[in-house]
Amino acid sequence: MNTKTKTKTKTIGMAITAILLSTMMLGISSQNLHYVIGQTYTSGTNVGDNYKKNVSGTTNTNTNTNTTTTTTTTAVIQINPSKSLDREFWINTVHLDGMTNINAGIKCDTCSQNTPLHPAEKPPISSSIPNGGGFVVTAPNKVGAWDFRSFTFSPDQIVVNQGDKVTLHFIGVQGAHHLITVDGVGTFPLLRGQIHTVSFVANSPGIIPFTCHLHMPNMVGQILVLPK
Ligand SMILES: [Cu+2]
Repeated sequence: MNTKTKTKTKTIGMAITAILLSTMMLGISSQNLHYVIGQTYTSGTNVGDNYKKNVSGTTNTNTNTNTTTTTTTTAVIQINPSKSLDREFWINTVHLDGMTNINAGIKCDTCSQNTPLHPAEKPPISSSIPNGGGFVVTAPNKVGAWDFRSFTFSPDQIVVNQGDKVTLHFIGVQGAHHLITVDGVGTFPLLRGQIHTVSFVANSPGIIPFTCHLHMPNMVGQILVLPK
């Protein structure tokens, strides 16, 4: 293969690579768009009246192979803040865990913490972790594995409009026990596997905090009520 041929082959290879990358990126963009649509689409007689939805889709059925594909092309959703809506949210209890080891690459099959093949990482000597149960740091175990935990709600920020009827479902996913207060609404315990629901009308603009008394100061959230 002479130099000219090599250059030509290289150029064709780069072009094919560029086409493949573009195709992959388009595929990812398309997946993200579908995900957003899935997250924002709301059905129901009350909500459907207030959300403007413009989704065009086509369904192609191939009788030879008995397969059906649906393609969603566009989606525009507008919220009218002058109308009161029924708003519903699912709020999970979550703890984020950072597991690591003061020794690199040690495996322990019988340890509750086990992070092999991780770079060596020592616990901070003078860490100022607030009291309240929201943060937990465990001492290194027999192979040096240690853990830092932070409790939170997911989601922890919610935005509604004044006049909306708000329904919150609190879901006990992580953490054995929580004691939660939604300001002005009520206080209730929540165990793992339980769902506790509260409903109220957001009459006044401002912030309604919700907190877990057992995991302060970081297991907190806010409902932001926008004025009409
Ligand atoms: Cu909690």
